[in-house]
Amino acid sequence: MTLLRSIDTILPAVEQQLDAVPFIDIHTHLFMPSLGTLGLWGIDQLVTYHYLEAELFRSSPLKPEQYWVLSTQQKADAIWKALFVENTPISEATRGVIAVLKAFGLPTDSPDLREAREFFANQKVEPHIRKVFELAGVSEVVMTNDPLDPDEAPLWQEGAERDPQFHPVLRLDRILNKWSSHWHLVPGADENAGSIAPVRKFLAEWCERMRPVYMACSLPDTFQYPEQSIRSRLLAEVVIPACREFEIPLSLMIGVRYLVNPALRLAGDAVGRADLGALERLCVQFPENRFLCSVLSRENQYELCVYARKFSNLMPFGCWWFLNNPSIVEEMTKERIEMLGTSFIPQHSDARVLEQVIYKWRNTRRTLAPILADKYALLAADGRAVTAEDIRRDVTRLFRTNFENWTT
Ligand code: FIX
Ligand code: ZN
Repeated sequence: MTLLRSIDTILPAVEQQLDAVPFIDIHTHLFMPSLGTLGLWGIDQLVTYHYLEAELFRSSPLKPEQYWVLSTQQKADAIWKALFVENTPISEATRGVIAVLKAFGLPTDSPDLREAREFFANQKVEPHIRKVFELAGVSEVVMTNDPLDPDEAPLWQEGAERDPQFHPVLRLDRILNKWSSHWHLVPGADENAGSIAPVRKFLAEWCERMRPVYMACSLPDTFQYPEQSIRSRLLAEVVIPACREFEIPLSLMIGVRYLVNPALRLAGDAVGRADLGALERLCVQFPENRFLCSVLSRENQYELCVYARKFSNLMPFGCWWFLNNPSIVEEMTKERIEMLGTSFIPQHSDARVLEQVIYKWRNTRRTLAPILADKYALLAADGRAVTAEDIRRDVTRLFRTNFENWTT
């Protein structure tokens, strides 16, 4: 075993191990092939990603109401023109599209999307999925599955074929955040959730049907626990007990200010600093439950790290959404390594379009390599050299076994 002491030998070793270890992408909005057109892929979906829609309205006279009446292709053409032709695609999200085009050997400076459209139109979805996962260096992705989604739920009830590279998750936003407009979809439930048995039965049936690797919910920046609310009661009396019964974690994604600009639709959400005391009280009250947690506000990251040092049933994960930018990923990851060693999950892609995993994971590997290498170089300077095997074990833990152990 070669002992690595200097950054010159450590950095290439880290880059090599990051490339060699296939990652598990623990949170995406991708769908297994049997869920059909729910799964988005191809150039028009890549270019009309809500991150780019938000950027479009800053660089084009087009108003949202004019944009929403366009076809998907017309929307993509408008975005390509405004962000990739009339301006330099220098933002994180625009650069992502460029990286995907390059990955498939397609031109990155065309005046239009004709050639890219032709290329993607010739792809067969199943082999394309495998190719994309290979290019991204991921072995499996975790989906976001909504049992109350009118398009998705029937597909599961009809017995959608499973895929070993796609793990399901029971996403509960409609139940926990929008009970008043969705309770009638839970058989036997009532408007005030007075009787919780029907909700428990509903969750148990979906766990049997879907065998999710975890349950999940995004929560507003105003999230409080406990509080006098249906959400708080359903969490304590239905969701968290069900997670214990089915021995799966609950993932809490905290800090969204929903639709601060409704005109932008999916691109209309923002961020707010949350009171993580709610998370503290959940970890204290339910020590038998495992929690995954990602917080959206930059200001909440330090607190989350400290809470993870206090509660071994809490697993911080990902640099979520607006945080998924190299400058912030760097800051968060350094802080997490300094306070948690390798006992956290550094990233997830949150991909909504299949090919996004290619650039999101390439960016993550590119950002993390020097951070990890610096930490190993510091360790060597402090008196202990590392080996490629050490690095391999740590990368495997960060991007595979922390999640596997947390969900089994
Ligand atoms: O709640 C979530 O899972 C968020 O990731 C999404 O709602 C969000 O729209 C998104 O795509 C973030 O990257
Ligand atoms: Zn998401």
